[in-house]
Amino acid sequence: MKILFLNGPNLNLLGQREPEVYGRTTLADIEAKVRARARKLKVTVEFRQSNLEGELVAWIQQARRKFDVIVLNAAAYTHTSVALRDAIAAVGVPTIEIHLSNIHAREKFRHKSLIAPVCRGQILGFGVNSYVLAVEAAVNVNER
Ligand code: CA2
Repeated sequence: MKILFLNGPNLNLLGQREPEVYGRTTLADIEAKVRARARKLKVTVEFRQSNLEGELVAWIQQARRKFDVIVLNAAAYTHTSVALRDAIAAVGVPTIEIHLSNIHAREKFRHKSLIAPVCRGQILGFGVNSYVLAVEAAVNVNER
């Protein structure tokens, strides 16, 4: 199984800015934790980040026939991007939405996810562990 982890805008700043909101763990630290869990479960992981909506759309489109599951932290684009939603719906690769924070416990504009209806499910509010839990969810994505 191959899992594509995609990270949206500003997540490259993790651990470097606003540690009171997002903690001190960097995206590289998160990737290392994800890879450790993936190794144990004998699955392959690719891990990418972009600040550009179009690049994320392109990566989702290219995932067809190359990856079994997409795990997506779309960051702020979660709340704004019809383009990401359309790409997920079009590509037909099961996609899991994840967030570090509990978006429902934050500002009202974060409560709405435009991508949620086209994702298999959401994992949110568990900090770095949302990513590790997503590896488990991805491995079992076709079990209902
Ligand atoms: O909780 C999450 O994972 C979010 O996707 C993070 C996004 C936010 O817009 C979503 O509502 C919830 C923000 C990612 C930006 O990360 C930063 C890290 C350090 C400093 C500034 C931003």
